[in-house]
Amino acid sequence: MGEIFKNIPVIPYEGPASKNPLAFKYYDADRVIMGKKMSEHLPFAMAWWHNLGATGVDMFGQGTADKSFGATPGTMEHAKAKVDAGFEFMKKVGIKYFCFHDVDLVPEGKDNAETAARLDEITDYILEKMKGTDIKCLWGTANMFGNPRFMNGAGSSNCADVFCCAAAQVKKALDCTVKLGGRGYVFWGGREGYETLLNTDMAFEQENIARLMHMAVDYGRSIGYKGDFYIEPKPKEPMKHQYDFDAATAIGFLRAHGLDKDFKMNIEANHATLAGHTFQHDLCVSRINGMLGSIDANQGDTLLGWDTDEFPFNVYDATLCMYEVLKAGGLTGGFNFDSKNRRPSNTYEDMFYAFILGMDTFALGLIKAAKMIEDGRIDKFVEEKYASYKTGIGKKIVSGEATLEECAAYAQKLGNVDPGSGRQELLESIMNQILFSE
Ligand code: XUL
Ligand code: CO
Repeated sequence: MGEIFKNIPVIPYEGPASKNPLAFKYYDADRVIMGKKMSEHLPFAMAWWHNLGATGVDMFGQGTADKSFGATPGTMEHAKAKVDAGFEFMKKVGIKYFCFHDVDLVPEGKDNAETAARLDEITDYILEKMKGTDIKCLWGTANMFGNPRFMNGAGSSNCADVFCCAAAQVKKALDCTVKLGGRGYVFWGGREGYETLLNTDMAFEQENIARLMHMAVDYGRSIGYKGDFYIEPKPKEPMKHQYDFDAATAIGFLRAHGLDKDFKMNIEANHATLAGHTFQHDLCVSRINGMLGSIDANQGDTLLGWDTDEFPFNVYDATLCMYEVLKAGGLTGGFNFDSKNRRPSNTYEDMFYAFILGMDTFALGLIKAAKMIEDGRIDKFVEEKYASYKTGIGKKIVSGEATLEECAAYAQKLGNVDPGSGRQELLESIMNQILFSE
């Protein structure tokens, strides 16, 4: 197959003064920040489903973008054309990873066996394409929410036959992930939740999800998979209540079911905000629990209450994200643009502008987060805010020596107690100063 994205070159770094729309202004792959290259801090990935699949179809209208790449959608020829387009795209935009659902790679066959055979064929084709490049899979997953059989859930389905269909998909998607060198394997519980408790045994459903995850870990380890499994929390959509509501809920679930050694979090910005949190909140919850694994990079719209999956342009949020990532010592996974072009942005050029926007946003976030840490004023304030726990009664509380009676006796001797100003406005102005100075 010939060149697909004609007239689009390999995207160069030209720096902040450039007005070339097909150039990076901030993402400079080899620039070293805090001892590591930008490309190592930011292992970016392309989401197969959005970039190669999404045409802009919504419930009000047809697609606006042509993603046929010269082949007929729904055929294996088209599946291969998507691989060709994907590899040309990744090389031109300069990213080394992709993420996929099983059914993004191939059209579903009439049964599991036919889909599995198609997956064998396409992953051979992808492996061939990977040769001579450093492009690999970031993570794979199974789509256990689209097919009508999953209407009552996958692992959480009332029906054991459906549970087994889900198991078959997980097994095959794990095989493909390992074959393509994947760093991670994701469970996003699209239909693992409920609409009404009048027809739902919540405890049983959650135990069954854990059973499916244990089976996946056992099988994955048996075929030599060494990467992390991830839960990608989301509070709702498509279900009214989803079990993996947010990072705190998912971490509690993993601990309750003995899965916490094999699983980490894949935090998606727009999912965190749907849960009523900031993106930074869910990243921080994951980090402090040692479970920040990977990120689905996108952003929502505060005026819309659904998962709009926009390409990230908010530098403030990206900076606070990178602050958490730097504090975590980096990601074992990467930054998957689980983002899609807006429906009227329907040309091939728009696909590149979107990635340039997203990658520049995270590059800026990285530069500014490193500045926040090097500047030190914010970290110093936080450190000093808790200074009362470094000596005296505070130190005894932290070491576990103090009893309730001792704290109460200590409190009786106190007069007026002043915990000190939180200095929020000062800290926000320091953050602005860091964001808007060179
Ligand atoms: C859905 C979503 C998924 C997961 C993978 O909101 O984010 O695409 O990332 O299933
Ligand atoms: Co996602």
